[in-house]
Amino acid sequence: MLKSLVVGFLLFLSTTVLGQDEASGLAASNGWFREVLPGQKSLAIYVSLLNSGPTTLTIESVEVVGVAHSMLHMSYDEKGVSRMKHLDSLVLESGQSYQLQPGATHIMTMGLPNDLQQRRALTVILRTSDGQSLSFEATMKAI
Ligand SMILES: [Cu+2]
Repeated sequence: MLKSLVVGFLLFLSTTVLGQDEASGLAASNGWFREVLPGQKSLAIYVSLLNSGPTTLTIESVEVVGVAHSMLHMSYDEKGVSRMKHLDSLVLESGQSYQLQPGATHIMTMGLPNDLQQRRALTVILRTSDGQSLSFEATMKAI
């Protein structure tokens, strides 16, 4: 009895969260990261984002499940040297798509989950300034 109540409540929670995602219009596809090398302590995650909703969305925080700290980064070129800087937020206008890709904007992890080599995938959660969230799966790609 109690067990079915708990399951019912969890189902209710998950449909509520999905509903919010649909309402926001934010979608993520093709999340990936490069094959991790032994001893590697961080990695960059790439993904295609689309704001199909009617309002401008501002992605304010990034969480990678199982990782202590993660952030939005932008790669740029300074006199032929590739550098990275922290981005506080990412703004997507209504109807705008945005590619996080090598040499440009990416999600940077500080640390890696211990079981990454077995799972070969990471769960990423993006949160917008209006309190909505979107989670997506990024998978390891051998390059
Ligand atoms: Cu970076």
